[in-house]
Amino acid sequence: MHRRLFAGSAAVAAGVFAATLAVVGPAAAIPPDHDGDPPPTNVCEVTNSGISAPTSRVESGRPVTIKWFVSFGNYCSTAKVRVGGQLVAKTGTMVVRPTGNVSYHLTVQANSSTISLGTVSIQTYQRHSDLLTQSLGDRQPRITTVRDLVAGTEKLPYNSNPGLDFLASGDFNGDSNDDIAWFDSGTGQVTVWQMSNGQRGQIVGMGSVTAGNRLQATGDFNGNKITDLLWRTTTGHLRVWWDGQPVDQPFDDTGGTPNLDWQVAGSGDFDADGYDDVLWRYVDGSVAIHYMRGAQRIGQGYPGSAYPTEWAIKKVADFDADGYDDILWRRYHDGALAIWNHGLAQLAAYPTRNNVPGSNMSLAYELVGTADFNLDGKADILWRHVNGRFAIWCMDGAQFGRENTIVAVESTWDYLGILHSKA
Ligand SMILES: [Ca+2]
Ligand SMILES: [Ca+2]
Ligand SMILES: [Ca+2]
Ligand SMILES: [Ca+2]
Repeated sequence: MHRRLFAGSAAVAAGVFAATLAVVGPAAAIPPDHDGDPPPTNVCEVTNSGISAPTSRVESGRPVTIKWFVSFGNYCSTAKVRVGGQLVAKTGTMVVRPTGNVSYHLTVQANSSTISLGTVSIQTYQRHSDLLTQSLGDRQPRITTVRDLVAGTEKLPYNSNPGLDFLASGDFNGDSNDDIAWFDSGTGQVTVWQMSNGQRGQIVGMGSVTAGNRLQATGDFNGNKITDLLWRTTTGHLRVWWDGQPVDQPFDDTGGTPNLDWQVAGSGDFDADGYDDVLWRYVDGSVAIHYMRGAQRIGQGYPGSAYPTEWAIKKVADFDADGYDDILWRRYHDGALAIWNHGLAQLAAYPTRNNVPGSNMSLAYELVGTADFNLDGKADILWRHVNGRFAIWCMDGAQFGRENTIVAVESTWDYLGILHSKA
């Protein structure tokens, strides 16, 4: 019997956020991201005189808005438009979030005739993931792009010391470019650099952190593809800033007293419903998952345990691209890895270097991140050697694929994180 995270009753409110699916993304033109990945085209208009942007191109999972306006005069005042099998009014809007290439054929149905308007094709792509570092000397941040598992160009988003501590990276304004959040330990203020084409764009003050609150994780808990910040108060309660905005909403508080022996170990979508969930670990090594929808816990599970003095939870990522996030563990004394598929101990696998049993990455390498560096949809592992060198393990689920040493970033540069790390 596991100890509960919260004493007292745990009423589960299901489905409260079920009706928030139709979130429209940015309709304005979007600039290229920090490494020159092209901007998406995510709005297309269909009229009986033609289609604007018949081929849209967006990052996988991002919204595309299809608008149509069809006029044939009095001849067919009762006409309907058929979009991808659905019969709808002559004027309308549809927002889709494709995760693969898809097309929608539009026709007009009037009286007994059917007239083709054309086909809207949507191509999806994935962002390249790049490294964010900061000089230990003058504190300048730097972006190192990674292409084909090799380090490419380096960009200085701002030619100066930000004078702030790195807090997190993520997309805080929904333009699908990852931004950088900084923390002022003196004032508690969070400031976001909105990034565009590798440069610092707008600087946005996000608000002030209540004294003592600590950032636990970033994630997308309300499923709108904009990064949320998850905090914990000194008394153990969780708070969330939606999309980086300091609403400070109580998060999964069920009225009991939080147990400080449970600690947040990460976040990820362990049930593939599009909403990130919260991963917990107890002092005895037990693991718990709170399945979230918005701020509401819609379920919970105790997927297993691992000796806390032997195994550390390192990252949460989707290694086999099945839509369910997986837990990546590393054993302290020999560097062995374990992956819990779907976050479940009974689905554990044990990847080894070159798939040679018992072969581990040297303990001189720290496991610092996960991202899909080779764009196969599957998360890969980023390592950093004590001398500053980075290496990547391309993973095929729990199988080792290949290892690349990508760049000898000087050890005088501090690793901050990955831009566009979500696989
Ligand atoms: Ca969000
Ligand atoms: Ca989920
Ligand atoms: Ca998975
Ligand atoms: Ca990959």
